[in-house]
Amino acid sequence: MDGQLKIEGNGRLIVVSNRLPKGDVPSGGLIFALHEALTEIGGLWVGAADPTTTASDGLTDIGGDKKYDLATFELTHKEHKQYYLGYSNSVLWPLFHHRPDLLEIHAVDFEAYTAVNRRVARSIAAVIEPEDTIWVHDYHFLMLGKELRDLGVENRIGVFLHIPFPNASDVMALPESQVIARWLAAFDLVGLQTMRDVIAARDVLLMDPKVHILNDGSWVREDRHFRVRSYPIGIDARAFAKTARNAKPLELQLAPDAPLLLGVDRLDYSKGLVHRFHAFDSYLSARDAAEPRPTFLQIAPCSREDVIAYQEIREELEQAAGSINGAHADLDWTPLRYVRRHIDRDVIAGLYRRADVALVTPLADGMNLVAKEYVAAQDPEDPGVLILSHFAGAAEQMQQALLVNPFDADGFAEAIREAVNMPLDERKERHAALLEVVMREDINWWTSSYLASLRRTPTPVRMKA
Ligand code: ADQ
Repeated sequence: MDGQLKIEGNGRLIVVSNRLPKGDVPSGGLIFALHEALTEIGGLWVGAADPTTTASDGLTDIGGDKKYDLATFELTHKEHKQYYLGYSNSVLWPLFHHRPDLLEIHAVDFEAYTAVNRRVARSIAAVIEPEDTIWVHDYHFLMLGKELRDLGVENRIGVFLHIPFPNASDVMALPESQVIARWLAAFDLVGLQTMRDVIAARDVLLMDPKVHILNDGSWVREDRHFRVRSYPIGIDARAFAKTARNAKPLELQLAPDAPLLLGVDRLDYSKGLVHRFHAFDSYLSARDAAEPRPTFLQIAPCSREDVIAYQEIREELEQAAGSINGAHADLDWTPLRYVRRHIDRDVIAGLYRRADVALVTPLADGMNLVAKEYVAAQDPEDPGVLILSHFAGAAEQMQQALLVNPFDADGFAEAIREAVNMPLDERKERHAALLEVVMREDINWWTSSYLASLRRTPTPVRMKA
């Protein structure tokens, strides 16, 4: 990052995220970017330990790179169930993905969420120095800023939310709706993925009569001054393009002229997989039998299998896949291949490069990095076509994709037809425009923009009485 993050007089960077990097060389865009920022600035990365029977205050040093330390906070099995699977993933995740119908509200889960945020706050407060900057990640720690302030911590504290921000009417489904503004106001900088999220956050903040917006767009709640801005996350585009270029050729057993459509997702109801399958079904039903027979390869390993909504989506998807193949397959053709097995990143990169069309069509998504990875992986002389849901945060930057509404199966099917038949000139033109954004606003751009804003915040940030 060429020293862009060093600011005279600023102390260490303290990153808090649910997960910590695994292995010696961190992989994955976000993990690698945070590793780079910490290597440049120096500091500490805190994440959850594997659950145990008892949990006490304090951080456990688990080693790390010479430039920064890695440490874990403790979590009991019960807290894993109530704080992580419960409040984080069965309340905040569905709510923030516009699915209040899936909320599983239990007071004990919120109590565990509060207890864990409070314990992490005490553990961090015990080790920080006055000039340190704290960067909190995601919905697992929405209360952490408030808990740190309650302990008297006046350091710069920022949060970045990787998922969408909910709208005000959905937030009312949460028993804690009245305190969200207070949680957010405790941070100096609330980073969101898109402008759409910033607008949603404004409506939620204004639900609190103590919150006011100033002429410069910043916010005040009682004596705290804070900012809410969008910082669309990027990928390590150059490295990803190289991985895709160098990927081994894949043996997919497709007819030479058969178009390959690809979907790569974690199995999650927010990713719109069932809607995507129905659109493919609609495309197959309308397609001219003389055209080459397409194959749609969907890779979707299971996640959060302990949560009921995830078991249900898996069953629904398996039924849809079976019925689509039942209706359209032939002796020598399986139109839909659904792979639940984990596939390595290098292989995924090769698949992106080989695929003629990518289907990135979530019903709600903070950003969606698959859209950016697909663009980075293409051969610019013969690129594939990105079909992107306008509900993905990535759509704000990636207007040259074929944008679709995943709820409209016929319109979506028409976009598949258009993508499969798109002339080379148009593919190159759209791809060049998309690649330009993906390369320019990459992961280093994201880290530097966010941290530069946060680290320029004067400390302590208090409104004059
Ligand atoms: P996720 O919901 O995990 O992340 P996303 O951004 O789509 O979603 O993917 C993250 C990474 O996982 C990508 O690098 C992708 O290649 C990889 N991945 C996804 N499915 C895979 C599969 N089947 N096999 C192997 N690798 C796979 C959250 C938010 C997103 C936001 C990111 C980053 O939900 O909206 O973009 O954080 O802020």
